[in-house]
Amino acid sequence: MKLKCLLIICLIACSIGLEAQNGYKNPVIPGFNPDPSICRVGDDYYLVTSSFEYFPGLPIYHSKDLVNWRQIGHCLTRDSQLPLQDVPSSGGLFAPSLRYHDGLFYVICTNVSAGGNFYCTATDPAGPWSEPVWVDIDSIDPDIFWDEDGKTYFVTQGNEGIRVTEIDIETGKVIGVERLVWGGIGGRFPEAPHIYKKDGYYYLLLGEGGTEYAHSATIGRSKHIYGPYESCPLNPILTHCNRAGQSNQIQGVGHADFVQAADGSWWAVFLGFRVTHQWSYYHVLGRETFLAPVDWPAGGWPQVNGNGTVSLEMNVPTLPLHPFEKEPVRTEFDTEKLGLEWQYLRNPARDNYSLTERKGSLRMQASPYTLDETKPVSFVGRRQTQHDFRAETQLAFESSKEHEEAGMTLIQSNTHHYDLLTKKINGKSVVQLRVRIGSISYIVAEKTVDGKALKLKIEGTPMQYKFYVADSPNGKYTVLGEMDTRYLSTEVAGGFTGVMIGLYASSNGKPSKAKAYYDWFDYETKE
Ligand code: 6LW
Repeated sequence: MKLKCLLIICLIACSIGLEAQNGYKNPVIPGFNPDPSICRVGDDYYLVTSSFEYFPGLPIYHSKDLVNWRQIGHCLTRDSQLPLQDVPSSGGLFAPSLRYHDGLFYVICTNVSAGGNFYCTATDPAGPWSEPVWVDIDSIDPDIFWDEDGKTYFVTQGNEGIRVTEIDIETGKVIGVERLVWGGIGGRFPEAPHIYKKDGYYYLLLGEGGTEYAHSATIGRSKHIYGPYESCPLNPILTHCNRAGQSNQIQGVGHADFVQAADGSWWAVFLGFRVTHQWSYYHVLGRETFLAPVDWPAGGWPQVNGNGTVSLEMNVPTLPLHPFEKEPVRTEFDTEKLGLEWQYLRNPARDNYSLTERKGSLRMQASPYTLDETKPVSFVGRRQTQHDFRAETQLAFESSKEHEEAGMTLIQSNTHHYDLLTKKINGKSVVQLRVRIGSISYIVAEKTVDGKALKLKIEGTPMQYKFYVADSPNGKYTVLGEMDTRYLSTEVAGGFTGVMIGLYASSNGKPSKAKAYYDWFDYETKE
């Protein structure tokens, strides 16, 4: 009898564990992860975000609950799929869409610097993905919509509004006339279209207002795919560009995609950015991925989180939560391949990197290219995902020439980066803090160091980056300098990306045999 009671209690406890829970934190995918697009297969959710000039391209994330996400791969992992030669900062891959149809996953995207619109397919969203099927339509933000009658439509952004074109899904060939179907509610840059069919209507979801502070999501519906589309009376259904959103630390919300969960509930993923503090008009983390519940009654309009605004702490019921194990703070560089969080700038010169030459170290051969150029500089970096963080590395730089340098960088673009580097001056090793802010470039601080291996550290807070150096692996840190975060913000630097924390090695235009050995790298955030 006792055993039976215990069993029943256990069963109740387990079922409570699997029930919907209350509350989650936004953003659900922090750091530079804009233009999210989502699809569901059974109880699994998959999401893709934009990656611009970084390689590999288009990170793919997986979740069981829409709140906890883990990266499982990239869509574009081969040079043949993703040419990024000479691609400027914030060029390359713009807003992708992720869809599942008839047993196949589709990523639909634009390489704005080479090739235009394309789609790739895979049976496993972790990859491998097919070579791109190119679609000869000149626009951005593409999506594919499969109608019930078997027709397939390519839906894209055009300056005047959203365009819909029938295509042959086997070949990517355009088989119909391109038609302008809806321009939204008059905001600038109607873009990011997604079509959903529900209750006999085609719903067309848009981003409007531009991707800055006036960003929003709007929706229209029609009985016919080519329109006319009737605007939702609640439009914009998502924006912080109003009184309800004016004091929110999250700004620029828009560019959304909807998904219906297995339990029938609807959800929106969308981009937004966190300003460095309330009332500030600077953001450095790029545009991040947010989540909100959507109330979408049969035959009615979708309402995003009540009034179309969201918060950092979301006090709403969620699906049963399935958190993933926390990623380790330290990268030991003792694996065969770099983890999925590491990114190159453009197609990497692969010989410049080795994880086997010195076991447990990342060896980086100095490249003649500098961080100022739009070239495949020797660089690996990962996203700054929170304002408060610590990044630290141990480095041995085998170099003899004054034009050779290696170290850590906080990089937003080739024209905006802060570098903490080591190099030789008059035969002595020094560590410098050098900044590049547009046309201004200067050395903020310099310190002579001895010892073969040194440690570099950067600490971030919302308003400030602090740079440290230690002479030896066990040495004490001294502060080299501090810099405002705002000069790496999107408001100052422009572009679509966020700050990346990188390791690099450059010989400043000259041939070189210099090699940097990075022993480990720590990345720790305070949330
Ligand atoms: C993307 C557009 C946008 O193509 O920004 O916020 C552009 N929306 O939809 C680049 O991410």
